[in-house]
Amino acid sequence: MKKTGLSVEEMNEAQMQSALGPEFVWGVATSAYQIEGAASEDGRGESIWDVFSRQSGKVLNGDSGQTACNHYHLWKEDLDLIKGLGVDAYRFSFAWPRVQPQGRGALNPKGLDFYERLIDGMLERGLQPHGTLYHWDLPQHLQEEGGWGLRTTAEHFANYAEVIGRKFGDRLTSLATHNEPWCTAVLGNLTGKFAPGYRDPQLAAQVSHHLLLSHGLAVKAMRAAGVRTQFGIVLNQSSVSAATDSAHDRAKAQTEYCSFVRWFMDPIFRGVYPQDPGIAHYPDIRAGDMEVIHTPIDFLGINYYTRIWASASQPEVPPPKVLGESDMGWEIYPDGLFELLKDVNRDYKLPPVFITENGMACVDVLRDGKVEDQARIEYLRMHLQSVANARQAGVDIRGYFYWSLMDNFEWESGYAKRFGLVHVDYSTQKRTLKRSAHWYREMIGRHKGEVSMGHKNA
Ligand code: IFM
Repeated sequence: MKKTGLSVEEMNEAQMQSALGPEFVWGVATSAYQIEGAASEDGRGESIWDVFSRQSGKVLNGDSGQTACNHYHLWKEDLDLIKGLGVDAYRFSFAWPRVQPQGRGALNPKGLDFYERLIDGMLERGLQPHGTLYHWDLPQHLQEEGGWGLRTTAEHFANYAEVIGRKFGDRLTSLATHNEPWCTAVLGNLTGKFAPGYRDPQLAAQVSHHLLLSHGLAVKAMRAAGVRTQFGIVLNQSSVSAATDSAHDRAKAQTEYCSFVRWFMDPIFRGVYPQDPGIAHYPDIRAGDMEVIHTPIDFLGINYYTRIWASASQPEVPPPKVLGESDMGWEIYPDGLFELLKDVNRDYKLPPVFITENGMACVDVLRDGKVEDQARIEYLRMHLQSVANARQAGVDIRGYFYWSLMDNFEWESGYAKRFGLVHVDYSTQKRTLKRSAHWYREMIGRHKGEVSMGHKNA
């Protein structure tokens, strides 16, 4: 064979790159509560996560987002870091309580100024800003009134969306209403693992409806106000595998798919909730709600980490975990991303899709100024291959955002789980690029034709 100068690995990558196409958008993602810190500064109101984190036993080691990665103060350095990765885009979220401390009424000028600086800082560096309005940090004041269990919270959310849309819409490449509403509804109100920590199945169903309603109301309000950006929503999704071919396992798999994927997709893209004998709780719906939720959107964000394994037997049949698991204990199953994308593309009339999150928590060790996170590189490589395969199968996927730019506050796991391409030493706030960050940068460089094979700075 003629020597091309490329290794087999690089040739495989070249095929993948070509399937992704020249316009493919590369990015990294974060969220406000997980990185900003400065929780009591410059007029920010309290969020449900501030309160939840203070409750004993809710977050590992009693951690909270009080300081997090101190991004509120280090945002310039962080934007330089992002730029240095060679990505096109940065996905971040607005903290509602920083913008509107009580969730309604008075705005906080200093909070708005922060996002002004941040967005302009992205634009100055040639980074596309992709915003999210809600990544789980509900103003505590609204929670005390009833939170997402109340319909009025959806109306307050639409007002807040309009504020952000009017002020920043023209500078944002895209604006998602919610990040992973399933987590807010189920982890926050059914299992109690997340703030506000309730365990009430009927409330969880109602919360999911109000989240969806607030999504539709917000998009409508922003469009009516003439806000010009790409509107969408970000859903966490998984492929679902039945543990065996038994009728019980297949029925369980169907219920899981209905409550995880279709519960949000059907209302948004078909205007109805899915019916399944395994789903016991449906929300109270008012006339016109489903039409609002069914408002057309410009893009769909999909977050994928692992598959759902459905076993109805006791004890359950465990998933095979052929490729191992992440430090979260989540099975590494890249084929699931391909399967999921093919399925949703077959079942719905989708707008352009972005993979808005995908990533791996590893036990990262900083040694001699380096983190050798080969497992994360493999995870990334395999999942990007699935994205490329899905594109070849006809799914209109426009971009990929790695979760996360840097290690950060991983909710109930506190700072114990590290998802970042960039290592954060929380005692000094020093950022160190992991091996995966170098790999990502070089792979993106090759995609853009700016071939750089060596490991600069590594
Ligand atoms: O850290 C979270 C993020 O906030 C939402 N999606 C999943 C990530 C990893 O658990």
